[in-house]
Amino acid sequence: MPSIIKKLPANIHGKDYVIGDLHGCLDLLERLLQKVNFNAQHDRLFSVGDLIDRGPYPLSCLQLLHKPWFFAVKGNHEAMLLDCITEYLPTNTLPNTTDFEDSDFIYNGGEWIYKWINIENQFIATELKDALSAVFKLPLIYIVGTGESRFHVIHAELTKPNPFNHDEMVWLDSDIDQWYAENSITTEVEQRLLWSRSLMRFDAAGDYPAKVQKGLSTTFCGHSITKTPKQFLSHVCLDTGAFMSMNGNTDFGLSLYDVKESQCLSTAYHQEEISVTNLFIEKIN
Ligand SMILES: [Mn+2]
Repeated sequence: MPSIIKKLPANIHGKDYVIGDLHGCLDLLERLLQKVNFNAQHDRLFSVGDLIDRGPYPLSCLQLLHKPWFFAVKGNHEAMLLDCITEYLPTNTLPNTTDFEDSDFIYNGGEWIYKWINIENQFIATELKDALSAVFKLPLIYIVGTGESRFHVIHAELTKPNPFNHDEMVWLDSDIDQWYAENSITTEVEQRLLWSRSLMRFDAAGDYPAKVQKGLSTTFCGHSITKTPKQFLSHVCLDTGAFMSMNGNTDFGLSLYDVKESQCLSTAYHQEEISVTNLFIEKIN
């Protein structure tokens, strides 16, 4: 049983970065890492999940999971992939063709996988097999550091069901610590960690919750595409729609957050330059 929540100490030797939903856009990531002179010996790169589907290099993005400096949580796209090949993992048997073609995974951009498997022949390429074993082990939450330097990485949101008001809308560090101790969360929390948009949809509603929630450390997330990163109740959403810039819409792009410098770097397809903006994250103690 893989860990649902993983914990890492603060990085005292190098810098920590967080990347938004990659969705196969490895070339954009490489551009950003080059810009920050990413040091594979000392720096760490955290991913909010959704490595696959939509963009040009889905398998290469999954293969980042083999790098010692790369730490990703499971996104809803990885969850859909696992759902459709669950049978494969314990038995080495791929699902039947019809089930596979009708799966949520294939409907949501998973066609790339046909390059690496052949269901009729029960063939699965070694590269994909190796990547899948890493996907299977992905946690839902990373807790990094302690005290003031603590932050979390998740895919979607730490929201509660039926919140009474903004203040009661999110889970707190104390809840996460308890889940960690028990290595257990409810199915409802898991679904919200992977799929929830109840917090990020305030963009449209206008009734904005505060940026920071007392008792919840900064929680980097993705999942809901936004042109610039959004901050609600300690959540910082970094999904700026990397793959959406493939058709030339440079309002969207891939965003990388430099935790130490409080800076966000973004780049897009059809756009050579990299924008650097200050993104200061408030904290309440
Ligand atoms: Mn996504």
